[in-house]
Amino acid sequence: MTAAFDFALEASDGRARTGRITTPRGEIRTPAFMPVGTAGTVKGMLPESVRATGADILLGNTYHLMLRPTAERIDRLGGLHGFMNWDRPILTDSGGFQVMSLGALRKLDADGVTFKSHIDGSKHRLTPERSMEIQRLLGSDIVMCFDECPSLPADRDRIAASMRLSMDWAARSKAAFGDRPGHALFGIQQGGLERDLRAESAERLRAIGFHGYAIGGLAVGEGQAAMFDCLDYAPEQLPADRPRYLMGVGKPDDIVGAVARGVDMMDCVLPTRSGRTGQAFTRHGVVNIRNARHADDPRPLDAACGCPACRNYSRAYLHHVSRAKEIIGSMLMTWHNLQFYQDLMAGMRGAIAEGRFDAWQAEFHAARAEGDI
Ligand code: PRF
Ligand code: ZN
Repeated sequence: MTAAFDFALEASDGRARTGRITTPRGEIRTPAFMPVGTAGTVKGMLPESVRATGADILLGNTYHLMLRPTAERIDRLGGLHGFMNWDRPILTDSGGFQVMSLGALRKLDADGVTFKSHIDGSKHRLTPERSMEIQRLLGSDIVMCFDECPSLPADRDRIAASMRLSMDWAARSKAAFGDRPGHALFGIQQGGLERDLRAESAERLRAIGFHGYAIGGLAVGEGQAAMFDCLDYAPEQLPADRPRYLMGVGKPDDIVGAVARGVDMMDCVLPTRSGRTGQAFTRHGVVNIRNARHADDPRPLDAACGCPACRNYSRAYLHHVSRAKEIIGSMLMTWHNLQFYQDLMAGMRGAIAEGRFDAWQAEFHAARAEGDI
């Protein structure tokens, strides 16, 4: 018998929680970081290498895959898992957020969004119903509701109207998703930095009923302090017995702060994208490997890291290949960053399980204060 979708909390420490999500394609240990595989690939990494860093789940994007190679083609070829050679869980974002960032290339109405492809200018339309269909064709394990997200700052009327539209779309997403055993649908809370609008959004989502609940509309220009202020209440407005997913976050210290406030899942392009431009995340902060100070340095990037970049190469080599824009530079730096993020999550899971998350956080911040030497 295949396991259904389920979430079990195992321990909490303050507001931080650890547990596991069960799906027919495998378990997701929480707090979880999901590497981003926008176009059917985590850029610069083989799927088995992504798994070797400790990832339990990847994120894919409706928007990019519907344009190229199209959801229908992926379906004909047996679904996204087989297509990209990743047989574990995949969460897909619904396309709304990616379309919104197209700016002038889109037109919003109450039914959905019409937009022009960033690839060839061709015209496309997304509605809650079409987004659910695409995510089904892809074979996504965790499907996201189709929503709309204004960038901040925005005035309260705009945020309220946008949130209410997203809640109407959440109801339509749920109806279109239907009943698909083993597959989950997550609602997305909106409401900007307005506590009462976040509460109204959470109430609407709870009334519809979802397998999990995302916090959307953050990390869109408000800054860390404002985001943390919102995370001081937003997670607790959502059901405690379901996974809470903070979308598109973030830097290592954003992730630690979010977990401390009750978030269970996150995704971000930062470890992969930064790797390709020579930025490495370490316990001591960000290291720009292209900086001249690394040119003759025989030491590893991070002596505490077990990834191939740190085990088998010097800072001098990483400096050289990253500066020379060699493909292996992107590969090694991406691997290291994904390893760092997964080690961070594993460290937090262990600390929460053992009731020492405060001490773990103090150590995390102390190591960063030391800086890279
Ligand atoms: N909605 C969706 N995807 C997202 C966001 C959102 O609000 C964000 C906000 N940080 C990132 N990705 N659907
Ligand atoms: Zn490393």
